[in-house]
Amino acid sequence: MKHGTQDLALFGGTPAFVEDRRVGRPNQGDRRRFLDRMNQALDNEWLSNMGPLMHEFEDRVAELAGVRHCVSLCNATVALQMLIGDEATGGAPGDEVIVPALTFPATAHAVGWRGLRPVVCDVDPVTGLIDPEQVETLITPRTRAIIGVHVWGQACDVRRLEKIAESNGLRLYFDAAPALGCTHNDTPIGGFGNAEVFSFHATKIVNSFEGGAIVTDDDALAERMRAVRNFGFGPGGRVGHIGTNAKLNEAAAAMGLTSLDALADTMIHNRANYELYRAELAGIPGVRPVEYASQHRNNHHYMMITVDEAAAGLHRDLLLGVLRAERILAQPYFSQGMHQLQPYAEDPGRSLPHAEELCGQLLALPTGPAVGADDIKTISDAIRVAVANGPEVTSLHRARTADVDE
Ligand code: T4K
Repeated sequence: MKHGTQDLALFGGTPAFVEDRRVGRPNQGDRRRFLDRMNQALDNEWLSNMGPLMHEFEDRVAELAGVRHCVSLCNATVALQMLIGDEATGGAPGDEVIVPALTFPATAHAVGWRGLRPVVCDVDPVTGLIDPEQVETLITPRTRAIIGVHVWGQACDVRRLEKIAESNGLRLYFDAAPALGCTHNDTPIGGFGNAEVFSFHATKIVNSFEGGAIVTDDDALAERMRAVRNFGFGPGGRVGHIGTNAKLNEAAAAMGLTSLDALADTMIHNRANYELYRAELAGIPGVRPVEYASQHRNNHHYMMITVDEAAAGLHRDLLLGVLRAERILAQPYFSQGMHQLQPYAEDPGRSLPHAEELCGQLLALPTGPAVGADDIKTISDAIRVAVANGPEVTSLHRARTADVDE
């Protein structure tokens, strides 16, 4: 239990944990089951190229997402690149795709990588989701598509975005990297727009080491994406598209299946963690858990808070430093808007105020099955002590960095 500034590890106190508590610790599921599946793959002598584990994984993800097709891939970034490069997007170099400011760089990079221009849109100040009203103002004759991002598993305003896309003849894709198991009202994330993309990166709620998927109800799109991931080979083994190699291998599928087996329990655990964090953090000035709309289901994979410097007495980055010294490896997701990334900062004067404010305030705290109630109480205690002494923590830190600079 920490009482004052002197107890904080940043200023010489004993760290709250002897081992790191991390955001993004992989949800591996039952190791024995994983090893059984690996043995199955090794016994089959079938390690990649659309093997049985990959097909089983695809069937289960499609069922969970409520869609006809799951095209599994080596990661979500390539999945987005493949959608942007698809003939139905129809982009020529310099054509535009509207993306939200608040997301992981992969969303904008997928557009830039295909030679199109990401046009960055501001977000809702509370949810951090793409603002459909501003999307409409950004549409030009060169716009080809909109990418909505279900940030932290929150559903975008999918119906409004679908209407905007339809009335302007645009493709609509959703980057659902963090949103497996989430819903919009009662409908699973996965079937909105023309296609959605999941990530199964090691840090996601379901992990396949590295992995991703395009999910869609569009039969023709799914067929094209299956060909593109496999060097363009279509039915009958004929190359009908420019292709790449983006297949999900059997080891990845074995991990994906095993992690998927644990998803329901993981979501229950995450939800309990979220509620406990809310109770523990209640009343700490300037620290607010991001609230998820109750009509949609969230997987609670990300425990997000905002830190308002004026009310908390210290900046998010300093709180992050305090926590890391305690071996609490929080993450500032996301700390840079897409319009601020060097390759896309074409108009340096352009300000997207809602995204910029969130980028300066957001912090992801450790959660997941490896994080229990005692951990959450200890983490919240460290935050409480840092904020209770916010001005002192800030001035001590300033004095120390000034000493180092001299
Ligand atoms: N769209 C969105 C909205 C996304 O959030 C992402 C990925 C994508 C697209 C692209 O998906 P993929 O192409 O990756 O499938 C991590 C992940 O690497 C990235 O996949 C994820 N978003 C992003 C939110 O988080 P970093 O740069 O924060 O990774 P890193 O190495 O700093 O690790 C984060 C934390 O996870 C650390 O506390 C360490 C911990 N960790 C990480 C790994 C790899 C582990 O405990 N074990 C591990 O094996 O990006």
